[in-house]
Amino acid sequence: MKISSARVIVCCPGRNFVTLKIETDQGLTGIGDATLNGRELAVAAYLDEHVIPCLIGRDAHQIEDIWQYLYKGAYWRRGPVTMSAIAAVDTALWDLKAKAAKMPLYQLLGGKSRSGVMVYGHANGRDIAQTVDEVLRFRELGYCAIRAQSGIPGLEKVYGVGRGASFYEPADADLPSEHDWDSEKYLRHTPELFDAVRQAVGPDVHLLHDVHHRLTPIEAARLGKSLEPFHLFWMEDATPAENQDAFRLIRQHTTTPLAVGEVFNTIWDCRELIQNQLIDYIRATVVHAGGVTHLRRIADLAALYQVRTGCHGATDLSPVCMGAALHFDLWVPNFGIQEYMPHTDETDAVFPHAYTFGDGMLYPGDAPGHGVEIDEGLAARYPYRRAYLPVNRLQRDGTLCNW
Ligand code: CS2
Ligand code: MG
Repeated sequence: MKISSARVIVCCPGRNFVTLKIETDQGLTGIGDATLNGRELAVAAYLDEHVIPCLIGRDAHQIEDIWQYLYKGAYWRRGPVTMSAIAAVDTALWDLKAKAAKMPLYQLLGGKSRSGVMVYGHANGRDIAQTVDEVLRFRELGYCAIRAQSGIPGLEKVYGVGRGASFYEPADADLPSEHDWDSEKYLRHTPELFDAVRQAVGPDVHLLHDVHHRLTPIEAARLGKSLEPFHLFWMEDATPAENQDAFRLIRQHTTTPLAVGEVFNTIWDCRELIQNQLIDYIRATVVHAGGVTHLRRIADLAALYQVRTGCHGATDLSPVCMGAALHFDLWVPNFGIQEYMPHTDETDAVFPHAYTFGDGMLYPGDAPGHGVEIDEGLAARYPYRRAYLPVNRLQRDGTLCNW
């Protein structure tokens, strides 16, 4: 099965998505997500100019060799642009191989390890009372794991707190907007939030929280310690992780489980964190970490150290990434949880998919491949619009935050 053509499709059904479609001489097609929020066209150009010309005529079944060829052959290794481009190729090839085998992708990975994929939903509120109501609403919808984020008194806008009840879009402007941040206000407010949420939902619901890299290591340690009475499932991205040792300091102070890695691209970004057991969950996912082929390598390393997976699943990852991630989740032995934020109806219409939600779980379905397609005609009706993630500055003097 030879690759006969490949093309990049950029569309904006409510937000930007970059999709790679690979065609073969046998008439089968496979697709992969290549979306990198706020830097979409960099990946599109990388694919168009530097990857697609090297793919034509290759055997589409040689997924591993093509992965190594793109990774090692570039000379310039790693980085989000390169690894998202490689991920798109890898995902499209796994889709093709599974379609050729007439099997759902999870079968090729080794079959089901569980009946469905536990997901967590996002409860957001402008204050504690509204966030508690949202948590209870998610409970009613069947979620058994819920992330809670709330507005903070004295801060006008807080990153990660969605505006509407269901949809979430942090890339909100065609130039980066700037938000104020104050760690002390946040550190005082967040334990009060989780005290109220835990009292409202009782002990059995998994509660999660995302710090979005805004704290220093010692501040993160303080937060983890102050959240211990509320038994979080995890505290995510407590501090930036370029310096992997920073997590040693947090770990020394708290038993709150730690999750990190939605911005990681390779196993090298998390090797020390995993081998030193400084984290409990690894958040890397298909599109930003080199596709199924590389994510599997990360998960296997993590399994040796009892670190579990918790794939990133925000709406800036397309349904194509979600579909592939769900097949991965259904198989991976050290599965932890999967993030889930529903896409808008426009996005779902552009990307018809086999996965379904029910009772707090997602199911990838049994369609051959990863079960997600793209309606190119519809996609063409939504042209690209530049959009950026916001920037945070300390309220007191405008210093750019770590985040
Ligand atoms: C967030 C994301 O889902 C998460 O955990 O951290 O919303 C993240 O901010 C965006 O995916 C950035 O593109
Ligand atoms: Mg996050």
